[in-house]
Amino acid sequence: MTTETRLKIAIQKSGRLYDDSIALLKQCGIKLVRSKDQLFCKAGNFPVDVYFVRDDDIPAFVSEGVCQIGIVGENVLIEKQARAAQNKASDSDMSNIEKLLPLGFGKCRLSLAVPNGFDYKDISSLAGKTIATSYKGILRDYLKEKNIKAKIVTMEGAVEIAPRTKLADAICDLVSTGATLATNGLTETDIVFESQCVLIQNPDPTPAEQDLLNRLVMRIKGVLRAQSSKYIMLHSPLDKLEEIIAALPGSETPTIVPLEGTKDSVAIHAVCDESVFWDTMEDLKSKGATDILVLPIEKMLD
Ligand code: PRT
Ligand code: ZN
Repeated sequence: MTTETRLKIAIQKSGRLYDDSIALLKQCGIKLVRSKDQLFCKAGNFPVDVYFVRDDDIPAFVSEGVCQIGIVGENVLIEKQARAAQNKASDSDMSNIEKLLPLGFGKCRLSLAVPNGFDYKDISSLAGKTIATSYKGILRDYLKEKNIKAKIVTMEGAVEIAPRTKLADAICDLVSTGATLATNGLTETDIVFESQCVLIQNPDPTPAEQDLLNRLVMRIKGVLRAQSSKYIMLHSPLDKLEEIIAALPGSETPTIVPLEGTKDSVAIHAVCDESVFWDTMEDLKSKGATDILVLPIEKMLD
């Protein structure tokens, strides 16, 4: 009996990364039928098994080879690696994890923030102070690099209330819109780390697992490129062709198509690697382009 090779992937069970992780797999053609609270799911149409775990456990699942790949915030990955490196006695070495590619969602930043009214000049203002964070590994490395000695208090959640309760003078926490900081009377001072979701990999897949992984990564890259690309179609007078092609954003090789019934104009079709904004379209129009159409792209494969 031969057993089919299946790729195991760890994603967040529920939370901020769940919807985007599932959507990405779906766009890669991987359909999951998951009942609530189910921790494991077999995809029917691609040899993938998905493990639903807490985001904090994803690096360990990948590092230990329970899963060959995972989708996790880079903040969590780097924190786990920093803690493992700082804690020499730690039996789990996360340094073997390979980061394959950024996924474009889950964007946030790990920032230092102080109460409004704190006389903050630069990072040296934090010398001798107490900083509350859930990211002691990253923060410790950052302060060391900046040569600042400060006390770190670890909190697992609600870090933003620490200054009000006098537990700490400052905080180091994730920020996306900045609304939480503002609500709690805090001012962001320094960005310690910019983060987004990343695809991570165990370094020792079998050759068959690696083949599946390559296929999946190629699909993910295709999805990401399609998301950031647009298909643009327009008509151009022949004598303006060069100027109009030069104005197309991030397009390498446009296709020129003759137009029935006219010798003065052609159609241009092009994939633009960047967003096509209204001002780009206005610029093309001012150069003589007409009938400009911008379309979303669903999938791309080179
Ligand atoms: O249960 P599990 O352990 O899996 O989930 P979790 O509660 O640890 O994580 P979750 O779902 O809250 O976040 C998962 C990941 O989302 C994080 O590790 C980041 O990579 C990413 N992410 C993106 C964020 C944010 N944006 C974010 N804004 N994670 C947390 N926040 C929090 C932040 O801690 C603060 O409390 O949102 C608040 C700030 O948001 P703004 O918009 O007010 O600035
Ligand atoms: Zn978590």
